[in-house]
Amino acid sequence: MTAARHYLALCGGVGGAKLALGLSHVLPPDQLTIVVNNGDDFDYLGLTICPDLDTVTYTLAGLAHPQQGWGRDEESWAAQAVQQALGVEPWFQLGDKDLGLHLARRAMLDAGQPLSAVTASITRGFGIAHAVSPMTDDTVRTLVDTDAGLLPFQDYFVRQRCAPVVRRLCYPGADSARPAPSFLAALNDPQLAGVIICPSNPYLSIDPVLALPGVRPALRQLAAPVIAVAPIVSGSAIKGPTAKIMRELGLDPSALAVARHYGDLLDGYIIDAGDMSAARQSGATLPLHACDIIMKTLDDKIRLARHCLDFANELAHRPRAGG
Ligand code: FO1
Repeated sequence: MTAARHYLALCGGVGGAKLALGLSHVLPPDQLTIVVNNGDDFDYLGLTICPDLDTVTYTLAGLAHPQQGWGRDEESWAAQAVQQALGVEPWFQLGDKDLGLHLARRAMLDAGQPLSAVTASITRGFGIAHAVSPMTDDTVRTLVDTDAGLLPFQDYFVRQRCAPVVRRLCYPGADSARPAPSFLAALNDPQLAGVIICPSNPYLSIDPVLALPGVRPALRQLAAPVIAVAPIVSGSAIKGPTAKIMRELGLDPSALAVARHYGDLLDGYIIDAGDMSAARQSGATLPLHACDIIMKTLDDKIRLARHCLDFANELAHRPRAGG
């Protein structure tokens, strides 16, 4: 009986949550750790909002709003209606059930629990058996430097609907933040068999995770393969502003440009079958695996998860480039 292998998934919002769901259907809880960006977090009306953690939580619990990508399905808006009746126009919408989660998180944080412990209680409370953790228990806040000034993430993303032109992204707090306990445990697990960078926005959702001290060196030194799934299919981001941000950063909004962005962290890259010929012509030396990476149904998510594990397994048995 081979020892149980462990996989680490790094993800952000909607796209990453879909693959995390697929992986949770293929791997038992003791073989998967899902680490989530919490650079999007912010304090709003006295609540600590953790959008990517909540998107992953609702997605794994089967409670996510099917089209919106954030918040819950079958939500009600009574609390918001009272706010509006009293003349307060909430720019960041919190449904009644979602509000309940935020109030519970507020109470647990105020009781002194670190965010990773709070997240474990919340995911367990929603019946999720897999380990979901923020990337850090410390405070990291993504800022977006734009032609409209240096904006907190949610101001850029929600209030201004990603309209400002992005010049630079920064992650204040990252350089002194420590990876969360289960993130470190997974990186140091001798049974670690692969790291999967999920198809979230590389700049908004994955870079804050990679910016934590020690994470990039740890990934480079891993015996286990590190693979990423392209968040872009032939030039247009599947969801969200990825392609727009890439253009504004002077990057070609292509799957290969994202691979170049991750650089020497990757041992392999999964791209849409439609992008394979362009990838071959570009002379990319990175091992590529082409399949349908669009995830609409649960079967799509499970299928892509299986492709990730098969590709990681194939790479693990291939001599690594550069020894
Ligand atoms: N995104 C929006 O575009 N408008 C909203 O009103 C909004 C509310 C919201 C509430 C809770 C939550 O967890 C996420 C929410 N989001 C909303 C998404 C949020 O902006 C995330 O940061 C994005 O999903 C990107 O990660």
